[in-house]
Amino acid sequence: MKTLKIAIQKSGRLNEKSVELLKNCGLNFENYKSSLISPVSNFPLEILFLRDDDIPEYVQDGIADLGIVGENVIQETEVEVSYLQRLGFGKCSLKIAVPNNSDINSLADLHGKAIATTYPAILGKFLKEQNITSDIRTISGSVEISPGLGLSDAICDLVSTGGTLKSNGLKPFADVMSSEAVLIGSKSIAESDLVQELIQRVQSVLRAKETKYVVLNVEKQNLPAVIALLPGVKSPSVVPLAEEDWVAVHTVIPERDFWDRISQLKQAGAQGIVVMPIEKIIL
Ligand code: PRT
Ligand code: ZN
Repeated sequence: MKTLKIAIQKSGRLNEKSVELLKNCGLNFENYKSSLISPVSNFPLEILFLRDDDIPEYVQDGIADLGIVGENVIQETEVEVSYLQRLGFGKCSLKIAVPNNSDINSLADLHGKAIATTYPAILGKFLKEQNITSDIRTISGSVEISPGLGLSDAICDLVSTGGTLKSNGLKPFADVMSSEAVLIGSKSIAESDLVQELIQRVQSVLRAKETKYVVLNVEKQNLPAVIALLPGVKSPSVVPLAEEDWVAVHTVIPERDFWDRISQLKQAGAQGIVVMPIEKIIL
């Protein structure tokens, strides 16, 4: 059987979460900081540890079959790869930002202005769509200091918390793209059974992350009200308790509206609510 290769970031913001995801998929491998390649002992897969900028091209050229990398890097390198799965981590936005005291107030004001960025391809496409001609200055790092040094009127850079912009006297001005880590594959690889198996494992881990397992007690007379608050669940398990008028309900709740749902359940009569993380959900 062919051994697949997956490229992940060697060190940096996506490394830890990529390793964690693969480990949660049940893949057994060593994660030595010094190694460039690590075999998986219980799946026909090798892990290549690379700089994130190289990952899209390695996948496009078939040197790696799969890769985990930020969408921003994929779009900047303009490669032909298949998006197999969005992974929900490494979230950030590529934004144009200007100094707090700038007189740039609208996108049209960027016309003829200098914008420093490490993302010239994405920015160029964005400005073209907006019919704006700016002077794109490609620099390799520390973009946020360039207006202060008089090198540009604006910047286009990734933002997550916004702290870097703030501490450099800049304010976000326009959203160019939002990004997260994605699992990509070379064009022909998606149909392979091994890749499908891996995608299913990844999806079961992601699904589990989005949901919590909840057990609660409720008096039988309040059961319909509690069940009405649990849409989306095919049929919660209802288990009798030693105390005759009471039952226990076992169910799953989406993480995103978790606290709202819990307080509604309490109001409907739920008591003794126990919440547990879920490892995997296999459909
Ligand atoms: O060494 P290698 O080339 O592999 O790594 P790298 O240094 O190029 O990338 P790295 O590790 O910094 O980021 C990897 C990926 O993480 C990026 O390609 C994005 O997809 C994603 N990501 C998520 C981010 C951020 N959030 C982020 N905040 N990448 C960079 N930043 C930087 C940003 O450039 C700016 O300097 O963080 C600063 C802003 O952060 P806040 O929180 O102050 O807004
Ligand atoms: Zn990089």
